[in-house]
Amino acid sequence: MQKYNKNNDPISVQLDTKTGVFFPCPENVDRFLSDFPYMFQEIDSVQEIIKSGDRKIYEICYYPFLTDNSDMALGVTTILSGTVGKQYHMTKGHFHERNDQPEIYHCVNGVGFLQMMDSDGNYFSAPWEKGTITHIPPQFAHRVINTGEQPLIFVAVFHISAGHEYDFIKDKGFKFNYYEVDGKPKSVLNPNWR
Ligand code: S6P
Ligand code: ZN
Repeated sequence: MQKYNKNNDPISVQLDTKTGVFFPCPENVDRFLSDFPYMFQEIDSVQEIIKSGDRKIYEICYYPFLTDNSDMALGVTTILSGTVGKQYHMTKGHFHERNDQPEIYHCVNGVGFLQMMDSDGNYFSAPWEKGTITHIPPQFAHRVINTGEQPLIFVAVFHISAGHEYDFIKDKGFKFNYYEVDGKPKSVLNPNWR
């Protein structure tokens, strides 16, 4: 995240849970397929999409609540519906740099899964729908999959100092990937895992 001024007064912000429009949005990040092609297994589909102009997979609006003594933040993520080949759209996924930092995710629209995994490969997948709230303990990587026909929108609550560590997931992937099989989501062991 960028650097922001501190504000010790209470602040309220507004989220439209149907559209994901969040106001005010001081920092918006778009992630395209070309930003993380390595997460998708069907290489021909990945190359075809990127060659024909790329595709936005999700966007995030970050809002920092910095005071003199605290660093809470919100991230509102909207994952567009779709697949790359048969693999569903998803976030990159990351660990937190700090090993004492949990996070809360709250699904406000759509359906899918929140995958969580520690570095030993202990793995959990939480089915998600509107209203599901999940606590992600420290030292668990987290990644969200949109398996529905609507945008999947979720609110993340975390400390900015938690940081993001993307390299582990970039190198090893997650233990399982989600594919559309006969119109339904199916979890399949990642052949590249370890
Ligand atoms: C931050 C929090 C979220 C993600 C966002 C995008 O700790 O977990 O705001 O940053 O959902 O995911 P990713 O894996 O691209 O950072
Ligand atoms: Zn996180």
